[in-house]
Amino acid sequence: MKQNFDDMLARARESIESAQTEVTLQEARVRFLGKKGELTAIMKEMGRLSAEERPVIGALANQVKLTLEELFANRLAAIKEREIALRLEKERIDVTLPGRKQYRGSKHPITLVTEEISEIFLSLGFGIAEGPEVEKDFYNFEALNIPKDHPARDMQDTFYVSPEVVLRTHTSPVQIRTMLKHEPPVRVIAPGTVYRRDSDLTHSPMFHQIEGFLVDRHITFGDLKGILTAFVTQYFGRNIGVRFRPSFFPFTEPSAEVDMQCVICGGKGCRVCKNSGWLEILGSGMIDPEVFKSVNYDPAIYSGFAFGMGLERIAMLKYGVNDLRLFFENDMRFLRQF
Ligand code: 2NM
Repeated sequence: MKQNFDDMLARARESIESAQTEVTLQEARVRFLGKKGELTAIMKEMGRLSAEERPVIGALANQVKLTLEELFANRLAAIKEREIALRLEKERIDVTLPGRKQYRGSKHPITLVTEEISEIFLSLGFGIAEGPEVEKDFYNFEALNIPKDHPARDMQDTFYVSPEVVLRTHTSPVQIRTMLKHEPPVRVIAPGTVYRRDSDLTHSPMFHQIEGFLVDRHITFGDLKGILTAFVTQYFGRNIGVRFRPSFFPFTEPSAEVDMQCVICGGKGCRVCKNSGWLEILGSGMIDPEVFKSVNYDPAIYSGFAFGMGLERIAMLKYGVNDLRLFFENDMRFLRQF
């Protein structure tokens, strides 16, 4: 039997040493030390031994078992150690690599311009009003003295949702809603998104406006000039020239366009101001009595002025952006600069 033990031990050693993984090692363990393994099989033969031989062989069997267990434990430790070493090698991390740059979010230039302009009008005592972008014909056109046959009604300019419902073409309907809700004195600006059927290099079908108005007793064109001059100089700089040029809008009479000295060339003349030295930045005028009639304000008691500006154009001038489309593409390389 001693020969049996020695043979088995030799085979077991070989299996253990050749096992490369925990799984094959475990298989070897079952084969030699398992309930139905080789050691058990040899022990079963012990019944046939004499009384003198039995304790000697029993002790030998125990010795063999301990030896096997030690061999398995050592081999298991070696396999695990090698696996860890392999993993460390494979998953090596270079902690000296520089980190990836994280960009902090920033505001869209149109948002910046909206906030900056709103801030100035807030400081002049104006409130801020908002209204729906899908608007009734009455608020967008009729109440603003834009009759059914006016060119601005043309399908080319307006997105119609139904014959009586449009995407607002300006934020003026917000002013109408405000006047219908509040008696004078009232002064409010309305920033927001507006829609026109126009799409080329300098026109987007969706763009942004701020319009504003002020109504009280005894408001004159002088008040309009004072407020709008204060706004332009606060926003573009104390020494910038401002001029008022006669114009026409259906909802104001008289009407004026507001120009400022070209911020690009300082008034000398350049491509941006088409060599005039001036840039048009605001439309304005004294609110037409016809508009007051639609909101039940008495034009014999009240007068007021209103104005409007396109924010994309102002953002282009303020930040030196030369392509309108950049505002709508959401290219991070552009937006990160603000
Ligand atoms: C402009 C130019 C001139 C305007 C008029 C009104 C209202 F509702 F009070 F009549 N809101 N906005 C107005 C006047 C808008 O934008 C170029």
